[in-house]
Amino acid sequence: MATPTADRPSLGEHVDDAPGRGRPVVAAVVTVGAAVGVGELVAALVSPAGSPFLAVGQAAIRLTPEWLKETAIAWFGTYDKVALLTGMVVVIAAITVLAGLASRRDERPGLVLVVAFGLLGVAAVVTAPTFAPLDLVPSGAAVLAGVLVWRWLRGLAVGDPAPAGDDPAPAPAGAVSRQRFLTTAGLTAVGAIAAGVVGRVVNAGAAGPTSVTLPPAPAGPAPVPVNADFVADGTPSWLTAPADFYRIDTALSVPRISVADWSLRVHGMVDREVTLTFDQLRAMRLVEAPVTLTCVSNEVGGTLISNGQWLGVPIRDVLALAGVRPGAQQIASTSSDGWNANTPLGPLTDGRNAMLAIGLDGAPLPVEHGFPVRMVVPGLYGYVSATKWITDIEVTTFDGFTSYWEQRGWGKFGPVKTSSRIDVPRDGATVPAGPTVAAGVAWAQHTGIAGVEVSVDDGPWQPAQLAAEPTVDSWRMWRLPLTLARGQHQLRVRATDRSGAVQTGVEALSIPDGATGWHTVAVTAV
Ligand SMILES: Nc1nc2c(c(=O)[nH]1)N[C@H]1C(S)=C(S)[C@@H](COP(=O)(O)O)O[C@H]1N2
Ligand SMILES: [Mo]
Repeated sequence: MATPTADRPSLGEHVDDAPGRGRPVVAAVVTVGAAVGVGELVAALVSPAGSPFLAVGQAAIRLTPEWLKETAIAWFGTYDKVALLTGMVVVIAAITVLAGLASRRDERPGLVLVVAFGLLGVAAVVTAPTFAPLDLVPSGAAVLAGVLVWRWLRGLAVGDPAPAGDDPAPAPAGAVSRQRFLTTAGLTAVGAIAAGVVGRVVNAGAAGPTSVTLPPAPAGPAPVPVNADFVADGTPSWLTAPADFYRIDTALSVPRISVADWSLRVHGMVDREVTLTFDQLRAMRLVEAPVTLTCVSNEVGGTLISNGQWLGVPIRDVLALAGVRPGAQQIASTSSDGWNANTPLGPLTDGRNAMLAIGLDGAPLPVEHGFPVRMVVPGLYGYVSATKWITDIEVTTFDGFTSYWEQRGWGKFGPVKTSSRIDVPRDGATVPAGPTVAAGVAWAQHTGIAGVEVSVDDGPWQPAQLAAEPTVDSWRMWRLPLTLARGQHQLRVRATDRSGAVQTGVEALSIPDGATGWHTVAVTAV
């Protein structure tokens, strides 16, 4: 970014106030800011999916190769979206500064920049899976605003362009004093930021959980499970507070769906196509049940796992309305922003609590977690089962559909792998020598955890004490009192599930179907 100190007269100019290199740079930066701000504002008013800035980020997410995405998640975790947007701002600002530097004698570099950014936005918008013609309006408005602001501000910055022979355009105003230029540019920048902020706020206010009431849970409010955690020893609480629930999705801007506009279409290999409104779905038989969600990208010892109390309609009831035809093998579920997943019919129809959820922990779904309706299936990783903002279900065969993540190298089937984690002591912690307590969680959704064992310094596996197990669909907490002698130690955990399978110690990366290995922490007892 140019500062006023860079705004010094260049050779050959002898007026103190004469424009230098700094002003066109300031004009370019403010111009691009105004274009982005206007794009955001118009998007909020006519077409949220048309925001050119966010569409470019969204296209970057779609096109990011798998290794880069994994690196980004490894570096930034759930701040990956913030990192992407920050990176975009830095790159756009750098290119803009260059264009500004090239625009002292010629307005065209700035014009080319605005139009090029606009075309990039158009390309990103048009290639989005949910493209509709209206989505082009914000990019158009952004380019128009950019061109107008550029001609005006650059005119104020450097004065008339050298008259070009046959150019009939009226000459812009002459250069103004440095102070007046900076004031005008500053006010324009404030206006651009205000447009962007208003756009975001309008978009966020469009729809949300406060707009719906949930029917009461069929069995009344779920009882708070007793003895299901060892919070006093440092495990997470059995139910995760919705605000702490991990969030993973490809949506740069959270889809805001109004309940009145929402519907779910069920089609494909069915006897009759069905379309349900939110009211129709809400009026069906409801179940409320706890289910622990896990992300396939969760690394050994990772935190991409949370437990919620979900209220929803069994998916098999909705499938029965449509009548699944013989030969069907899976469903393809699609969200309002075009993301999709494939889920085998088996887990959806075998009686487990696979649902179209409308509530989490006694309240409507938070927007980030899929408002107004999402899928939840116990025992499957989120990428093959937990479609948020769901609007479409197609019944199909395994060969008939390849999902978003499957196309990017992840497994077609994503059963959750039996796993466990040490929460206390933390890796690298220092603990007082003598008696101490290790504690953590283990999970094998829909199979259940039968045992957890801890090995200290590669010694024998010692059975941990287990918390109550309100359901096999959720994680299970464990604790183990230990005595540690002064010095360095290594703790390692493994779980055994109710099928008798012991968690493998073989280390594997999360791609293609979930990380394996024993979570190991190093501690120092003093
Ligand atoms: N629409 C949509 N649904 C989605 C995703 C997504 O990117 N888009 N990500 C899935 C993945 S990979 C996971 S792990 C879960 C996470 O759900 P949560 O954010 O509510 O924890 O949502 C799933 N549902
Ligand atoms: Mo995930």
